[in-house]
Amino acid sequence: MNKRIAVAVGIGVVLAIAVSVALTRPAGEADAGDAAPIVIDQFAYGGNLTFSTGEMVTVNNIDGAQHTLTSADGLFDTEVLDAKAGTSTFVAPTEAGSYPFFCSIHPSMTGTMVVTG
Ligand SMILES: [Cu+2]
Repeated sequence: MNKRIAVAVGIGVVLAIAVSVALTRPAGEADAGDAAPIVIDQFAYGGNLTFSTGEMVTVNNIDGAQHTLTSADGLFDTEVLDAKAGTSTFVAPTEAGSYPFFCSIHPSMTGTMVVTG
């Protein structure tokens, strides 16, 4: 029966290593290059507004009203973000430049995203 015990110990060691590897890898860690999000609050766009070309842009709506972040040039659109917890992502334009946007629900809400090469 020593063989069985050795096999069981071996399986236990493998499982322990697997669990420790899983635990030491931070859950939900952002990929390298992920930028800070654009944050909508108090009917205004804030947070980070500068991104690299082709970078993933995250928009978080923490305001108590629904909003969108809609490109004035038709290049990106979050569509309606729920109040308090609405979030969406899109890919930043592939050409560097300044990209104006607005809220399609409240057109007086405007902002500009800067994309660097
Ligand atoms: Cu709005």
